[in-house]
Amino acid sequence: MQTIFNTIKTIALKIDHAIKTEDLGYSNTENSSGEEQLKLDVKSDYIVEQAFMEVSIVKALVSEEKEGILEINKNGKYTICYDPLDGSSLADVNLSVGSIFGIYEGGLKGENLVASAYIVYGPRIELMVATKKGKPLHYRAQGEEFNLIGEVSLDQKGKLNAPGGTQQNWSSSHKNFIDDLFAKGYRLRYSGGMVPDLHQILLKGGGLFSYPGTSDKPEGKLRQLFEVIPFALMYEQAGGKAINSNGVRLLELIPEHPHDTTPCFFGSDYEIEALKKAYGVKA
Ligand code: AHM
Ligand code: MG
Repeated sequence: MQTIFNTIKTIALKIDHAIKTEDLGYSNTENSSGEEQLKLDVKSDYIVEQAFMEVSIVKALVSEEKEGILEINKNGKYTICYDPLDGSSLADVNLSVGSIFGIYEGGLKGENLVASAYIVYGPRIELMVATKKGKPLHYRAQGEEFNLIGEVSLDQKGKLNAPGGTQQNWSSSHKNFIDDLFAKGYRLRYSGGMVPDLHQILLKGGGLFSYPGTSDKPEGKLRQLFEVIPFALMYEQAGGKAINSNGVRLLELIPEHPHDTTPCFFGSDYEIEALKKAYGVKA
């Protein structure tokens, strides 16, 4: 597993270099969710694929930017599901973006996630790594080295609110719940990039990140294997919670297709319990 984490560090430096030096325009291709790809999406995907080709314990790769499953080492043990450059449309306005990795052993479902990692490309490069043992570990790059900053823990209750999705298309119960958090003094912290938005809540003690089902996207926008399930492990290992709109743990989801999405809610204990009440979910 350490080989995989070391490979992710190498990938972080290469993608960061690409963000800083490459063309930010469109590539004239679409990904399998029908979204136009940026040249940076394609380049980042290539960097990740090339890096893991060399790692014999990795059996297969599943990318947000590709339709199918790419088998790379017959005798490998792990499948890595990744979003090479999440929030890439924010690169041209110079906001933070990220890469997300879910490391699965066996079939592609939540309970088979054994570890996850994400990289934040901001003023600095940061890396967070979680396994099923212990708190997530937070690293910051200095030159080519990644220095351990420490373990990350969520407080029981936070202060930040990151509400995703188009508000016009929220259900009235979701709108009332979000309004109620603001009325209780929660502060809006939302950039439109799930990596920096979830990272901020993790590092500032807690709060809520939500991307609900909406009238235009009943199953939400965020993808289970590459985005949602990897972050669910981060939040649970940090002492928080991560559920869908039925109160099911995101780590128990079983996608039918690699690109399936889900409504998702990540937060400290207090906000997720309040959300369950607002959504009428039994405890
Ligand atoms: P992407 O993988 O195509 O970059 O989309 C994922 C991003 C998330 O980072 C963010 O939370 C969400 O899309 C915001 O989407 P929208 O602005 O469409 O609500
Ligand atoms: Mg993404």
